[in-house]
Amino acid sequence: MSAATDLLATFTDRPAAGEWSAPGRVNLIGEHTDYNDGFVLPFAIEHRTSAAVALREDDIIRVATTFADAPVEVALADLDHAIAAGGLDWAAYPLGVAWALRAAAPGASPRGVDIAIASDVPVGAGLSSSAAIEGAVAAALSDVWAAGLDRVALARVGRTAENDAVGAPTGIMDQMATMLGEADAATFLDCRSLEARPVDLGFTREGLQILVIDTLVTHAHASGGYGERRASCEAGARAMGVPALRDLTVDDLPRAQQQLDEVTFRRVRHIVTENQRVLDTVATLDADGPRAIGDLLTASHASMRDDFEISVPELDLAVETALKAGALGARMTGGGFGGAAIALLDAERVDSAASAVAAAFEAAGFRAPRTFTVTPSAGARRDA
Ligand code: GAF
Repeated sequence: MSAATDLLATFTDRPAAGEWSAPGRVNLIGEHTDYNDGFVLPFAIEHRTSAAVALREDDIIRVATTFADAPVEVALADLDHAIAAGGLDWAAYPLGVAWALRAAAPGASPRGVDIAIASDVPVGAGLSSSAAIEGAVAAALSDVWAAGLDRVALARVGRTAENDAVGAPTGIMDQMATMLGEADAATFLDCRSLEARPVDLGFTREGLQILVIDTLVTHAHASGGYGERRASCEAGARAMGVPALRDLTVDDLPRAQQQLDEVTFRRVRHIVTENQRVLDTVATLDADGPRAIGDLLTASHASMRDDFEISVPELDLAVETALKAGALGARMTGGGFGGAAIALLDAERVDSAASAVAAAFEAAGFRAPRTFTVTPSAGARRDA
């Protein structure tokens, strides 16, 4: 039995109706472009969150997880009130999904459920543990409530939960990545149209691996820098007279430099050049394969460090050390202000690169990082 189904048995006598899971993700490139209607290229990873569900005869939703002491329960009839009142802590993720799903699928048949959630997605590493919870619960409730929503609609449900129940002003990249992931491929997503296609990564064929360097510096998207960056991008788009920064290209940058204050200009330049780097990465993968994308990854990091200013010294050191240890490219991944960096490496160099990073962190007086490799993997699914 899986950890989620085991947990379910500890707080209900009702039989499990099934188990669903959804993965975390690594973003290969395209950072903070999603809420600017731009392009992203994430891939789902093998670390997953599972939701085991038992059906109830009443209208109570009860959620429990291995990382909290007691189950949280709310009646379906009180769900709107509970979400509006806030203060739900971790339960805002699964209950927010239930709330958003009910609104998105008027034809569904909501009923009481017990939900047990277990996860091996590292929390706080920028690997989207939150979208993994949302994806697993959305996939589960969509089935047991006969909501009949497709994967893109379920990704939207996840984002609504994240934005309006949790209160984090994120884009839709993570929810789309967790829904649409495929083995050995990244998801190339246009965040305006939500058109997506898998892009072959060919890491295995080429003997390459992605090393994740989790700095263990924590970040929180519901507060602080993430929202400020988003506001700055929106202000930049308004000042430039476009609906979103997606509508600017590198040819517009000289005009942007004249019209915007220095900081806003650098925020805008990151988004505009990052969108172009995503397009270039996809074209390069298609034409030349993964060995040719390293410089684009590293340029993305420099842009986040210098223009968008969302890196931290630990991430910069991780990137710099991985490159010196032979990485083809390296960058921080995710929302920033902490979390993880990724390095694209020949498989035989992974161990020495991880050791080099550990030594550099020790020499700098930083907390020892956690390092592990990840494999592009399948998206949300029913497991049992
Ligand atoms: C976080 C957010 F949730 C995403 O929507 C995205 O903006 C990302 O940061 C930065 O690219 O993961």
